[in-house]
Amino acid sequence: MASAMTTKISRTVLATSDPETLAAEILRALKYRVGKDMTVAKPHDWLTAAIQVVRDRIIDQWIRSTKEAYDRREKRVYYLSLEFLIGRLMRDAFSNVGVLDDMRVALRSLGVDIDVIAALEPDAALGNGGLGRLAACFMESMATVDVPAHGYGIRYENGMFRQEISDGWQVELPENWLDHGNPWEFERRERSFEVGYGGQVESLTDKDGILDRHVWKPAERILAVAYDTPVVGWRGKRVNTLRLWSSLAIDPILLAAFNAGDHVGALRDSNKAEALSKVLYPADSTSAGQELRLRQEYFFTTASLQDIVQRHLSQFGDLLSLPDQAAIHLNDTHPAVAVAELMRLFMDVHGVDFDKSWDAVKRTFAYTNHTLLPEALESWPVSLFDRLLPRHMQIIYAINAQVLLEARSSGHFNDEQIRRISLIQEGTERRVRMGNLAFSGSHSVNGVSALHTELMKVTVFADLHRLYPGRINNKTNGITPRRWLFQCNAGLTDLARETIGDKFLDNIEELKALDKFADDAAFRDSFAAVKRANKERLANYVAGRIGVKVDPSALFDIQIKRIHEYKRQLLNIIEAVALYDQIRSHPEREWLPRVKFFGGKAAPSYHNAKLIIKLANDVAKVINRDPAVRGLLKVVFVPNYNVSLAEIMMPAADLSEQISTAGMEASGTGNMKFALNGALTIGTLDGANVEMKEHVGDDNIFIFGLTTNEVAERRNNGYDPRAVIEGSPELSQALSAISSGVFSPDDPQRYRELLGGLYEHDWFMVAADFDAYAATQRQVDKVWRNGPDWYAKAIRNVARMGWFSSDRTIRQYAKEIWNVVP
Ligand code: 26V
Repeated sequence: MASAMTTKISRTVLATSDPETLAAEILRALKYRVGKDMTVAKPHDWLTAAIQVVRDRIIDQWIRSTKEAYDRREKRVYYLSLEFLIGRLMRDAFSNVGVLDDMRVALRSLGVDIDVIAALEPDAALGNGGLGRLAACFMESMATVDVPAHGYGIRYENGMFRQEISDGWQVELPENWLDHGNPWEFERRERSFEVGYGGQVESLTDKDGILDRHVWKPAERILAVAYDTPVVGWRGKRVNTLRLWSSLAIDPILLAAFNAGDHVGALRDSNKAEALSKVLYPADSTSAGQELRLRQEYFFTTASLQDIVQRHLSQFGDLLSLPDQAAIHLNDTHPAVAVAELMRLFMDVHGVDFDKSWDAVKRTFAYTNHTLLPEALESWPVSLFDRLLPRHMQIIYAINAQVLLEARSSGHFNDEQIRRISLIQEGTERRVRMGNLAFSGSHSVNGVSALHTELMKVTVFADLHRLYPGRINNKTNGITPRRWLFQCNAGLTDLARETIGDKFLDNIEELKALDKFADDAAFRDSFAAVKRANKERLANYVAGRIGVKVDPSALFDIQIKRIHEYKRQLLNIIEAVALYDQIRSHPEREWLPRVKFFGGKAAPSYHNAKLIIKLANDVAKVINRDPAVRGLLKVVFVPNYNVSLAEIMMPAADLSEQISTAGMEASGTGNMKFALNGALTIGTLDGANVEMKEHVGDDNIFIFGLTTNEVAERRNNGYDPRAVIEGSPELSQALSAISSGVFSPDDPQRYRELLGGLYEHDWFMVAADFDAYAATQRQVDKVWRNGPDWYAKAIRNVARMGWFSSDRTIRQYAKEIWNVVP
């Protein structure tokens, strides 16, 4: 059924995409590009050949899109991001150009199973989590809604580490995603730019001795080389470019000669240059403040800006029209040095004065903030910044003088407030505040959910918001329905097509038409059958991967995301322990079988996060083996959570855990993926959960816990977690079980400190929210017991989630920030 239905999506772009033609082309590619014939071809060779065939067709559209943007003098969007969490590309590309099913048939005729070779494609994990995955969804949506756009980032040789679980502990292993080559990318040696570090700034004077220009003479120089990947939109209409920079020593041979005889020393330099694009920083909160990280940030920022300016000048001739032709977006503060770099290019390279440059820069940039966690807000020691980027440091001082002048002359700010507005944080060690730099150098500053945007206005950016009112705006995140529904959940997609027709394929908000089928018993049965098949797929995966058997008729309760204290995996695990306790002490009650799945990576240096992974595994071991539980509760930690695994887990969930401490999750996007695939959410009023509740309706979501304001009140008014714990028998029992070593008999003290924190301060309000959470879980049980009611709610979630498409988000950015007309 699936393939017969999806075939109709096909043949949008490609005149010659029948399976016979494709099969012939695959054989040609295998022979002339891979250099093999059928009899000796390995699965990897088939993968390469299949991709080449479709890639050729994408290239035609790519060249057309690029030329069209040029001929029509269209304004371009440049999305600067240190992370693009792309995942696999094959299914995405095949499905978007409409050849997925024909390729399946073509490959089958050659004796090849497309699903087998698809699984060989490496998962491109050039990102940590939410921010990186959002950038990938945005790239796909910009191509889909026809925004001419380039993504710019770093071509890390080693992306996010591969996580293995050994004796319950996280072990990090390198992920060499480029080992077998990458058929999607094109190296552009001719597109390379010099990147400088260190050295001196010289001041040039004119003939009258007046200071005329600054010239930065870097001590070190390396090359950034472009690698381009085409990004194809839905139905293959537009193909945009993702340009990733790789670092290269300028000339290793010359360098060696230069170091006359010191070959080892010279090679060290070239290794150092190439180290720049070697590895993604595997942390998504605490800024380690490492020099290499700042070097990476400047590396990809300057290469991208030089590229943008060169493209602009060659097409339009004059630099001052840049803001009319280019919208440059800063994905968080990671590329914020762009503000100083573009000023440098304007003033030092093109001789534009400060005022004109500053005006043009502000009209060009826009900035998105993705977190309010104080430890994740980037700042660099002035000493480091000055040593690495001396000219940029001068420019930042000049910008700061301008901003502080505006603040002072407004008369609205006292000294304390002026200090907070400053781009330089004073103290024993002076630091450059990248958020303030990005804010002051942009005409738009946005948050990623309504709540987060309001919090920005009253917390980190309160003073800058008063100085530049109207600059902060909201753009609630979204997800691409192509990857997160059509590809990962063919069963649900086909069911929806049979039921409401094809309109939703091009406008996901048309899923609304499913709403009335929530009351249709036959439809609910079909819906439940699709869910069941997706759960079986996950159960098989888990059995194969970690040897744990789970029952697909149990409630699948899933929390998958980075491991972080504010995301409160701990709350979920403690509730599992409490439930375990209840099942053992009340075997006579009617318990509903439930499987609690966890998945996620901890930053390698984040001690507590790693301990939480170990705890989940320790708890799983005891519960899963206890015969008294009779299989009513299972706990499963699925290793190496990544985009590909998300594609299996999202469609298989009945219950989605979105339980962060209110006010701390900027938006969340996993929450949207689950709901679009028919899971009900149990969550706090945090991030985009708030808006999801508005869209799906109060009756179709389980909300619990303190609100943002209540969290603040508690923290301010002497919150006493110990008293709360003592007042909750369920919680105290669960905590004492864990602290007394029930789950860690080999090391009973293992969790003492972790849980001690709950008694002492409990910053994340685990204790304060526990009872409400546990009670809401029992409410979940109650609804789950009534199958028709549960599925009706699940169907309403699917029907009402269309608004959370990244197509909607991108249209808002295009109209309200970038001023481009798709
Ligand atoms: C910060 C740092 C600090 C220095 C070390 C490396 C590093 C890498 C990333 C970050 C920022 C991470 C911020 C982030 O991922 N925020 C998430 O953004 C999602 C998309 O907007 C949003 O849905 C999540 O709620 C938010 O946590």
